[in-house]
Amino acid sequence: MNIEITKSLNHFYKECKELLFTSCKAIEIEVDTADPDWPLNFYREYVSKNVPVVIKGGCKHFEATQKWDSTYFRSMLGEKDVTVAITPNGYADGLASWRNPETELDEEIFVLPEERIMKMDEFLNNIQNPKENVICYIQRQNSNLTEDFQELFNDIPLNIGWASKAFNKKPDAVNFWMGDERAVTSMHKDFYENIYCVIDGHKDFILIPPTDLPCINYKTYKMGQYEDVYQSGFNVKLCRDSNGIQHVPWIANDPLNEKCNLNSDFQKANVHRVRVSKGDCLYLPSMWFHHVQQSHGCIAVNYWYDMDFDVKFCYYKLLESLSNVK
Ligand SMILES: O=C(O)CCC(=O)C(=O)O
Repeated sequence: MNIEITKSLNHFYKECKELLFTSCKAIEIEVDTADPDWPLNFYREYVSKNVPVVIKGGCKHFEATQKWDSTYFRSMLGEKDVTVAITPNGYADGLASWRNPETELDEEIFVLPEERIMKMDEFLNNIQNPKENVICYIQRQNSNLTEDFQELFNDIPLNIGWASKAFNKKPDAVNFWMGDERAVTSMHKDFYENIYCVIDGHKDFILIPPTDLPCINYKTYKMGQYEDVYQSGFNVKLCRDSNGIQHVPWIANDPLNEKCNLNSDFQKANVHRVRVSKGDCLYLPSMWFHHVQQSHGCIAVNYWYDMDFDVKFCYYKLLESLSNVK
């Protein structure tokens, strides 16, 4: 451990806390997003400062908020094949305990969900009659709304006008999310500006600013994937490539599990908790760490705009290298 670097990081933490995080509640605002001044104000107040904000009622005018539910989806999409992430514990792309057959010891590894193609009707049956140890989530992040759900295009814009104006680009991806209340998206960050719109139900976000990176404990884990969750019990298969077992750096902290954060700097992180309800939009700035839970059957659409790889990104990378020296 380098004492000078630790001292500087502590000073950085203190300064950020004083200047940026006097309140740990994400800001909620009510604005007229059709106001021609809004894109510039949004950019000035939130994007350039890299600050999250909930825009109350920001998507309540989307027809989807009036139409989308299981009955509508059964009539529009019932026979359609959809890709569903399935896990036995709700953690798709998260850490789980795995028995290493060679050492016969339990290890924590990073596990991908089983991805199963099923009819939308079958997915909705799983949501309406949830089974123990079978947790379904439509959560593909390959712009699945534009790629897989053309039937819904009349109900929802394919870009958010004011956001496209502020960012001066169209979204790289528009993702559709629907799932079980037991599904959890574990803490991670994205190099995207995210406009997250809740169409039905609510989402609970736990947000941590990128300046708290030194409080976050990354470790490198073996990577596996669930198999046969849907049929009977399940397996975890290790993912391999030409170099052998694949590994991935992932966040070891879990805000829902106090035990794994004990004696760690994670307890110092500036945690913002925010509920995004039906008809609201969250601006989730690039590089913010986020952990997400939802109400049962919650439906959401999010728009990923590529971030500007500007000086903020360079400072983030510097902080990353300094935290690794520590
Ligand atoms: O809604 C979720 O479960 C996760 C959302 C997320 O991670 C994202 O939009 O980047």
